[in-house]
Amino acid sequence: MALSDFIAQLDVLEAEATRAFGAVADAAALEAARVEYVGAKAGKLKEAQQGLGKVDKADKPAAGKKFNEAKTAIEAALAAAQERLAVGAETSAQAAFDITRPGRPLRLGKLHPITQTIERMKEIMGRLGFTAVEGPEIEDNWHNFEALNIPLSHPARDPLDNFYLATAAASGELNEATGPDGKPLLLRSQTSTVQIRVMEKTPPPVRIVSLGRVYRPDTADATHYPMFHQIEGLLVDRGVTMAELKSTLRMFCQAYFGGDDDVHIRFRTSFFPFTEPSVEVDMNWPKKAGGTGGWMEMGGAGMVDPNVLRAVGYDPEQVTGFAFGLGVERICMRQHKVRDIRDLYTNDVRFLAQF
Ligand code: FA5
Repeated sequence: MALSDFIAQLDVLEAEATRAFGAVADAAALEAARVEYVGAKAGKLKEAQQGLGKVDKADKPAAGKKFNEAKTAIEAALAAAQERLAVGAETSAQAAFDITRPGRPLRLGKLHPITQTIERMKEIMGRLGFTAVEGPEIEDNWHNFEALNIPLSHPARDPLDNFYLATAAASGELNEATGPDGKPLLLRSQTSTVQIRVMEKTPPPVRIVSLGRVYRPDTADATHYPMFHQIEGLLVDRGVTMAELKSTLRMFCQAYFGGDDDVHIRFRTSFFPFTEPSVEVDMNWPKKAGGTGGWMEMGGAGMVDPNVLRAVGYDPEQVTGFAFGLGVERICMRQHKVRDIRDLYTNDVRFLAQF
């Protein structure tokens, strides 16, 4: 017999048996269906098993596997029917409940690994004297771009790199959603927006950390996801220097990865419109210290650009500041040796229960 015929035959049998077990309404019908499908002597499953002997030798492993799958599915349908009818019978007969039976244990829930990471980051930054603040995920043009010194012509504003929002008219027509200034609204693409919101409201000194979701139309791959989290730090005061930026980031990483002196930070020159000078921040957590080894890019940082300080009404002659923005998922992945960011967002309890 051809393998495809054997498989087709089992698919039909499985569908038929599952339907039959699902439909039985009493014990007698259940017994009749049991004999018909899984009876030891002349059940249809037994009959199908004989077909296994007629399949070509080379196809035997695949055929055997298919047979086992169908058998398991049919037996599960039988078990479900047995349980359904037994429960019904007990209820209708008002059978006594055995109060001596041990209770069913409740499954203890856990925080998602990203939430755990965020809580831990907030706690460490709190110990470094940074207050946690939040900002909105729907942002206006001023906070996401203009105040951050990102000019109109900058590619960061490109519709292909941002989730701009639309409103639906009663006719179903989509129109660009705009803020009070008449300019487009979007899902924030970075947590640097929160820097502006805080500085606008608070006179210096400021020392804040903000953790939250950001959105970019990036194609999902092992290290990118269209929604991810960033941790943003901002310190503005008199005489703040780049040395403080580096030591703050180093202390943060050492505390996060276990207070180990072996955790190192490296700056590479870079460009962000809202910082000058700007750097990319890499971290190395060596294998000999229990880490994963190698340099990993964590995010960007730099000294707050005087134009940004001016935009929020600060005097760049009086105060200076540093800011950094790191990818939360990348740090969480490095800590737990997770290789694919998508695993964090598939909501598979078997995966999430490990953390
Ligand atoms: C920024 O977003 C700047 N706002 C950082 C900054 C803040 C610079 C303050 C200066 C001062 P960047 O686009 O490089 O920078 O993103 C920062 C980090 O977010 C990246 O290094 C990476 O760790 C993470 N990241 C970026 N895109 C994704 C993505 N699609 N999925 C997951 N993580 C991402």
